[in-house]
Amino acid sequence: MNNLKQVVLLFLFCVAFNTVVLSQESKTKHIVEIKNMKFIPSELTVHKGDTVVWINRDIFPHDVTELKNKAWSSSVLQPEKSWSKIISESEDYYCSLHIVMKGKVIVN
Ligand SMILES: [Cu+2]
Repeated sequence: MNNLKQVVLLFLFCVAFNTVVLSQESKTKHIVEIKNMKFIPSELTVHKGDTVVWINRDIFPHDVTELKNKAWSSSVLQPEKSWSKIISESEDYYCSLHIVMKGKVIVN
């Protein structure tokens, strides 16, 4: 009887563990490069919960700031610095240092 309990518990543990591991594995990391005054790619489609990493490949600073309300911002990113954000909804963003630089993350 005790043995059966242990087997059942072990089984439940494995199911729970797999669920956690698999749901973590399904999250993807996406890279957006900032290069020649552009976000590349400027439009990126992700799944809810994915991480987007912005990397500044220019020789001068940029930032990544939410477009409509400035709800969030990377603050100034010096060359070769990166910043990441977990994306839960579609976002329009821009560089507040160079307002012509715009990008979009779309949650599919
Ligand atoms: Cu900029």
